[in-house]
Amino acid sequence: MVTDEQLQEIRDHLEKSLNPLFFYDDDQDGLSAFLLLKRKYQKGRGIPAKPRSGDHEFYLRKIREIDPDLIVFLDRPDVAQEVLDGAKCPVLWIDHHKPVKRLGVKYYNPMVNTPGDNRSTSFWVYQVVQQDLWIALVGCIGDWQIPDFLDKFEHQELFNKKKTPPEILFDSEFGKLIKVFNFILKGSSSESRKNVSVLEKIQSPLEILRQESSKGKFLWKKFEQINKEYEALLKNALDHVEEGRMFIFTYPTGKNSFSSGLSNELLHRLNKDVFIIARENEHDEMVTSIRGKTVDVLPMLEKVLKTINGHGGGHVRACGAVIAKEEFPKFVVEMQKEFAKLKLN
Ligand SMILES: [Mn+2]
Repeated sequence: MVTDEQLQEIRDHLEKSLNPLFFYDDDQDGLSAFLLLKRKYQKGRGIPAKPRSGDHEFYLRKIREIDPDLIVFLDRPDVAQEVLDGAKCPVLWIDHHKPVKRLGVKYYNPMVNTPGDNRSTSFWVYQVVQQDLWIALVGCIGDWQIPDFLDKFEHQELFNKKKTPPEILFDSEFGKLIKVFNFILKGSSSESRKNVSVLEKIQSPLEILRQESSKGKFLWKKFEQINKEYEALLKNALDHVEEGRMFIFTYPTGKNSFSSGLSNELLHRLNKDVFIIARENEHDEMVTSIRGKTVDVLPMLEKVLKTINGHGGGHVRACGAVIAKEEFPKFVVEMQKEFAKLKLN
C-alpha cells in the first residue's frame, strides 16, 4: 500500500508548489488522478502522456517549455532515467504498475510495499485529496477495480444494479461516464485540452450524463462524436471471426486509437482466452493492447519481447506493447507459441 506518511508527503509537495506540471496517462485512471489533484490544489498544468517511442524527448521538451517547480507523473508505467536526470525540481511519481527502480524521484507505488496491491492511481490520489468521489470512481472502475468507497457514492442508480467492473463498464450509465472520460482525450491535443478544462469545472456526473448544464452538454456532444467512430470499430471487431482461443484484431491508422478500451470490451463480450488488439500508427509501429481472460499475459509478453523489436509492459492480465510493424506477424506467432506452452502445463 501507499502509507499515510507517503500520502502526507504528496500533500506537502503539492501545497508548497506554485507551478506543478502533471504528466498523466491518457486513460480514465490517469485523467481522473490529474483532475482530483487539479481540483483540490487549483494550480498547475496537466499534459496527457501517450505511450510513444522517444517519449523521453517529449517529456524533456515540455519540462523546458513550462519550467515547473514540481513534476508529477500519474499512472505512467515507465519513466526513463534520463527524464528524471533532466528535471531541475522535485519529481513525484504515483503509479500502480509493476515497480521499477529509478533514482532522483519520489516513487509512490503500492506494489513496492505490498506485492499484489495494484489499487489504481486514482484510488491513492483520492486518499490524498479526499474529495470528488465520483471522479475517483471513474478512475478505479475504469481500471476494473471496485474501491471500498463505492457505497458512499450518492448516485447508486447510475450503476443500474450492476456489480462487477465489466458489467458497470459496458452495461450501465456509469460505464458511459467512464467512456466519456476516455473519449474526450481523443482528437487533436488542442481539442482534448479544451475538453479537459471543461471537465475540470463539472460538479456532478449528471451534468454530463443527463446534460443538465451547458458544460455537460458540450462534453456529451464531444463524446457522441467519438463514440460513433468507436461503435463502428467495435462492430467490425465483433464480426471478425477467429478460429483459435486467441483473438487477434488489427486496424489501420486513423484519427483515434481505441485499442485499450476496445480490448476491454471484447474481453467482456467474447469467449476467448487471449486478446491482441493492435493499431498501426504513423511511425510504422503497431500499438498493441493485450488482455488475458483465463491466463496471465504479461509473462508471455515479457518473454516474447526479448526476441522482438518492441517494448511494453503493464499488468499481469492487461498490458500493452509497441511493436515494429514488420515484426508484428512474428510477434503474433511467438505469442501463440507462449500460449500453447501454457496450455500444455
Ligand atoms: Mn491505472
